[in-house]
Amino acid sequence: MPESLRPEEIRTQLASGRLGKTIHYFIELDSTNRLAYKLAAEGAAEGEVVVAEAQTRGKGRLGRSWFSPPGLNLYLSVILRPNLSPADAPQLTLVSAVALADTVQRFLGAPPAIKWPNDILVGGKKLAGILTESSVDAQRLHFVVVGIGVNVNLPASMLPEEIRGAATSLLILTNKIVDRTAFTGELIRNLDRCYGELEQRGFPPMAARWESFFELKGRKVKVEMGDRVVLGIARGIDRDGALVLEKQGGATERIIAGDVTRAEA
Ligand code: BT5
Repeated sequence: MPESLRPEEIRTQLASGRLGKTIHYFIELDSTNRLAYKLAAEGAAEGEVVVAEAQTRGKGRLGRSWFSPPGLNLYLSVILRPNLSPADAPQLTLVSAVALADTVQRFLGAPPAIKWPNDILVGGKKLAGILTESSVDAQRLHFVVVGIGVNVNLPASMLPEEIRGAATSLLILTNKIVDRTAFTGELIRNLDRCYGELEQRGFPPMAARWESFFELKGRKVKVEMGDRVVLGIARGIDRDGALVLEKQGGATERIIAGDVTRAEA
């Protein structure tokens, strides 16, 4: 029997923090991000969390979908109301990736890699993804929903054909069932801590932490952006989350969107 998430227990563990005092828990939702966005638009407080045991229409980025079978994984969205300008909103995705990587490291005993901008990989396979959605106008960031999907106790036999070669789970990696309640509590605590650090110390220390999980830093990479392909050395990220690429001859290009892979033979 798969163990079940125990939201009451998570809430108790988080009583002293800013995130997770309210946890909206569902057996099934279309998407935790969709509901969290709606709740935030209706005035939900910072730190409210939406968790579901299954999603029927889990969202990835750019209209892609997130495989979300019941009872095995984690599908979670957090509402943030940061005091940041709209241009700085992507920092929250990077900060969330650091919190998620810290959590995975704790349960795995080894650091995962971050694939720019927001995939968490182990052994080159995707363990988790982040989808950040913001409500902004020209001057103000109203709220941000950080959505996190983690393959926790998903057995290899249940991976759909399309992602079988590219995805993994904590169960596949460790051969052990992970207590999702403990994982979720740890993740929310790490998000709380990293979010607080961003507020207090600004972005550079968080960017450095992000880069410590970024295996392609300093390496020759290939960036594919539709039909355009650029080669260069990945130098790191800048304050709006763009990947900084040093091209031959020394010119730099900031990559806003694209698929980045290692180019070395
Ligand atoms: C992401 O998109 O990686 C962001 C995923 C965010 C999911 C969470 S779950 C809680 C919250 N509520 C939501 O509705 N969404 C968020 P992207 O980088 O676009 O990656 C999507 C691609 O990853 C798909 O096209 C598949 O190739 C692959 N994929 C889909 N489901 C997967 C899974 N469970 N594990 C690994 N890879 C998967």
